[in-house]
Amino acid sequence: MRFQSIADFIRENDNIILTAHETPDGDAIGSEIAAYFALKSIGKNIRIINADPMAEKYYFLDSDNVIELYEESTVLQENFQNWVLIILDTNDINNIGQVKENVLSKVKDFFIFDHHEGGDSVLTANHIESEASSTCEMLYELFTEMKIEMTYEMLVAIYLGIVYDTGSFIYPKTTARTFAIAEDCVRNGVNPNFIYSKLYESNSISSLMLQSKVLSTLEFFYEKHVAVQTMLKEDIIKSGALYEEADSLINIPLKSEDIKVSIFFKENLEGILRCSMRSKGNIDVAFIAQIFNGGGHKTAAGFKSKYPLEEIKVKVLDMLNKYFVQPGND
Ligand SMILES: [Mn+2]
Repeated sequence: MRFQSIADFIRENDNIILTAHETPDGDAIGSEIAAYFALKSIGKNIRIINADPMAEKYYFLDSDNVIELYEESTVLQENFQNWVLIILDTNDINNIGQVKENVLSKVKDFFIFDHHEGGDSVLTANHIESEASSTCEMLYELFTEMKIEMTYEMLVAIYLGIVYDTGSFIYPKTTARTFAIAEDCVRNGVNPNFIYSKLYESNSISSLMLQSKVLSTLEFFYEKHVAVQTMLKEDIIKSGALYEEADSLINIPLKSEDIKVSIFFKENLEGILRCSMRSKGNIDVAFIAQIFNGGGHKTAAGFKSKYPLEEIKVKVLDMLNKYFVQPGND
């Protein structure tokens, strides 16, 4: 059986906490919500505990308010000795924020269920399919194999996660299987236009102001094949937007045919600097992320920087050298 190890893990444990990566995106939230209802329906006690708040556009998925935010929950006072943890949509335990210190360290066991490359998952129980478009796509197949009936609310979450992680069915890992799952979601009542408008037409005016500011920082390198955008803490404050509302801005430079790599340096309100990278074709940005203890896919990866902006920018740009400078040309 394809999903034997995770299915056994679920069967053997009745108290299961779900979490996902920091700054949870559509696939992370979609996965948590779908898994929450699926595992509840087979009699499990389920909690979702996240390190970071989700963007407002995802609130509709959690109409029952089941997602607990680490800092607002009572996690610190609890001991989780009768609980296990399933980590969704990341295979790097350093990528779950404070859930690592205050939940992962207390549970009796944990399991990683994910579709990213890299990470340190080889050391732990895991099910990882790096060819899968999204964690939501894998969950759909897991629940099918486990013969769990999928309700409308689960399918909405799964469909949203797939749309988000495939860029609306266009990124390289989109397969016929992805469409077949999406078709089943739509057959069972999911409305594609409704999900589209939740994901892409629900932005605030503040986020438009932030977008305008971030785009104005655009710089080009390597004969305009590499674009760099920067967002500082004060840009978030001045615009009144949320940090999470900047997450799609990295895709804008890629709309230009010439741009092969888009890099986005963004500082959050605590002043922590993150570097996100997207690439086209054969350019591997995951290797850069891994050098700085981050992770991701070949064409979408990121890491938290220990270095100040100007320093990390030079380091990252240097690593792209091999793709843009002809040998013997220096
Ligand atoms: Mn994902």
